[in-house]
Amino acid sequence: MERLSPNQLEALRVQRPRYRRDLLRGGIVHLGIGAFHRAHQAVVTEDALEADPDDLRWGICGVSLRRPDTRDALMPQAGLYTLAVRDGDGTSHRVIGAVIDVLVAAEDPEAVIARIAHPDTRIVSLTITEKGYCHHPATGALNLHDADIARDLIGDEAPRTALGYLALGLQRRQQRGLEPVTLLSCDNLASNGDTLRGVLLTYAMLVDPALRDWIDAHCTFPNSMVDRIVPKTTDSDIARISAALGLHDAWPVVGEPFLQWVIEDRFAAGRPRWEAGGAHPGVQFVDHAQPFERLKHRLVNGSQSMMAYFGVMAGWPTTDRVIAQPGMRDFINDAMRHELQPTLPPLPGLDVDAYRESLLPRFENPALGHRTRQIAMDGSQKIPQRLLAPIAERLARGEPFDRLALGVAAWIHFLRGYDEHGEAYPIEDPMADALRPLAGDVRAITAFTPVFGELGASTAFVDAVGRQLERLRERGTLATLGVFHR
Ligand code: CS2
Repeated sequence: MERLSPNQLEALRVQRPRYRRDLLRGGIVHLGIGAFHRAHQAVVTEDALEADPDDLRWGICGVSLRRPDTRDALMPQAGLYTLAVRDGDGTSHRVIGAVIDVLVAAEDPEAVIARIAHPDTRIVSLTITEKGYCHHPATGALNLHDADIARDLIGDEAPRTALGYLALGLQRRQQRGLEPVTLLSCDNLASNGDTLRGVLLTYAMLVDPALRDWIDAHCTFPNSMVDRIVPKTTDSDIARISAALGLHDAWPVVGEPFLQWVIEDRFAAGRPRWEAGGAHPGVQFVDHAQPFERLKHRLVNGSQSMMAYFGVMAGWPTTDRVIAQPGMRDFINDAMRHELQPTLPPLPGLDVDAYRESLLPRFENPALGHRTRQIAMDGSQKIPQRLLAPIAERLARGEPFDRLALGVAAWIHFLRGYDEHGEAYPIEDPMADALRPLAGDVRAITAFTPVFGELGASTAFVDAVGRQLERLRERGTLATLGVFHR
């Protein structure tokens, strides 16, 4: 089968770029060009390019910090790839053209620094996953004990962290008198823009106080909420999508129909008209994104994390299989409705009940195959904003949180490293070494402040999680869940 390439575009029968790709400039540098970015921000950027074909400033130069696999798959296709949108009604395909280059930092660090410092660059966006910020998950502050941060601050080798690249790229912009840029975090962190700003300013201060002041005075860090379920692409996805296209695509991406991006409209050097596209519900610019982040991190991601740990332990491999278990739909709906929804800040104009009800069909989407093991990764970085923050708020108000406590207990249960059928799995988590030895004892693990913060000092919290953990260990996940729907 022939490879997807620009020469083939005219002949394709699926939606494809219609703007002048050959004239695209690299206005966006994106650190962490994984499947999520390619199925989310890149698609909305593609929509903006289609809507404003005379404004070709917004091509994306993707950066992988370590691995060459995305570059190796995409660049022989000149950056083109297919997005397959799937639900129970079928699949639609679209070839995306917004990505014009992919760099691999580990192979050519200078190219990445030069790209951030390029006069065309206006936005540096990031999906580097929660752990990429090298912050303390409980507080958001830069972890100066992080080995890569400590090495990057010494500065005698090529950077290993995103912060190291940002600082060098921005320093070069400052020294050359170039325009500032917008730094746009698209990760699921609480106040992701503010968090990025905090860790980057702390880092830059240690590099050069004048750099810190330049970034602080000129660059902007909008907070944003991003949402689309994007499972890891599998070999069978590649085969099916290539067959549908009639051309071999080495690395397509798969996503659900839903796409949401709520962004604070604070851009230092312009932005594409992301809101121009037809994605649903699409892009919305707001003054304050934090209420939307909370909504999403708690209802969507909190539910996903609970389902992920139940699923891994009981042997249900995908979220649609989890939610099909007896009582599970009600458990998740009740956790959202009774324990998470009451913790949300006001969201004027949003019908939160309807939003909540729309999530269950998304979790049930049978065509996605969203794997519980994928969501279970990096729990130490996810649990604080998804489950612990709402628990802390409920505790402070004396409100019950039994379902959320079960979610936290399921994560601790998962940390033992083998499921309820005895099958072992790797614990992929940057804090795995610290956490695993504590996981047998609820008091010891909840006293681990980088994740639990002050919560470990609350007897009510420790007892509630301990009770659920004991049930999980004695009776297993399915029977423990049964207690909630009797
Ligand atoms: C998931 C998210 O893997 C995970 O942690 O919870 O990737 C989730 O699917 C997205 O945030 C949905 O927008």
